[in-house]
Amino acid sequence: MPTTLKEFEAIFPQLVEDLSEHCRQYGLPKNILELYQQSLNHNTVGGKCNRGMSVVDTSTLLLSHPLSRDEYFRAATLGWMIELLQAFFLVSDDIMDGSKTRRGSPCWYLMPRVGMIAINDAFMLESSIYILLKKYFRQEENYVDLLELFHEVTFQTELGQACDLLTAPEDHVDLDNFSLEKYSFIVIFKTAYYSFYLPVALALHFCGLATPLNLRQARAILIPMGEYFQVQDDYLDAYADPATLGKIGTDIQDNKCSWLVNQALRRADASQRAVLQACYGRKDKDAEARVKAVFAELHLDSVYQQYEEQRVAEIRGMIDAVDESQGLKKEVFEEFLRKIYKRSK
Ligand code: GPP
Ligand code: MG
Ligand code: MG
Ligand code: MG
Repeated sequence: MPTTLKEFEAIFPQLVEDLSEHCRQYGLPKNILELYQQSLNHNTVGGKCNRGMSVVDTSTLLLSHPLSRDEYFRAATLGWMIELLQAFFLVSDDIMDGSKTRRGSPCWYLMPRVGMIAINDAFMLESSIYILLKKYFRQEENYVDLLELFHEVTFQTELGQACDLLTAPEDHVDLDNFSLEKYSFIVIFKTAYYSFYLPVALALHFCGLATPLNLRQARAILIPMGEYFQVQDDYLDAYADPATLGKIGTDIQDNKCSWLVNQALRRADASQRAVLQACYGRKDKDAEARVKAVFAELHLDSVYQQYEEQRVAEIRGMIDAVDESQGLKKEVFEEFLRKIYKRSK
């Protein structure tokens, strides 16, 4: 049985208490501690927690037995560390993207009395990972492996974010700058490593199954799956109802090298390309609507549906070929795919 959001969320208050205790040793003033707790709760809780819960579910599948209370707590703590990493990324990303809402609320930097203090709050969310990792995993043989994994995946994500931002300059729209090759690099680095590879790599370490073969196989399947997930994110940015999605899309106005614009450029005739050149990347609702009209003329919704079916068939093929001899299981990947296939938010 997969874990539920309720069970997973029930672990978090203890972690907030651990982090608070860590601050109390420094005599941190009470009002500052309360603001840190608010940031932890607002930014880390309230999402789908798919990444974090996957550590628990993957560990349960790999160990082939229901987790004891202690095992559940420890696997969930690793899961919450991914959620903290994600919180650190999203608080920062929303500032960089100039986004307005996240998970149905105003972005953290737009909350009353937060503003650019959000940047420091983001740093503190990241540091919280390492306080918890030390508290609960310092004595483990693979502590350094876990530490290095978090550091490396963070750097990979930052490389992806750098590429995402540098391919989308605010003041210079040049559609020749976009390509599907660049797109692929951006999304593998900004999304796939931390969202897909990291949960399974953590679970493999947790279960004592992090052999080079298992890690390699996990990466070979989860990176393409993460790429597919970000294509969905880009599609939903323009096509989903913001009320369902919990955020308002900004990719067109932000001049993003998104999957949709790359598909549009492959198919546009000269006049459609001229509309894209004139209207893409402008901070203007009417220009955005004209870009969306070109996307509609090019039937990008059905292009997306075809892509989805083809990609999922390929990923299923890779899952079928997994070598289970060192304790890895196909089910781990099937479960990931089941959670995201045809998602609408
Ligand atoms: C999501 O891209 C990318 C991240 C969350 C990585 C951010 C990395 C940093 C180092 C800050 P996105 O902008 O498409 O996400 P969303 O659509 O949720 O804003
Ligand atoms: Mg964003
Ligand atoms: Mg972004
Ligand atoms: Mg997006």
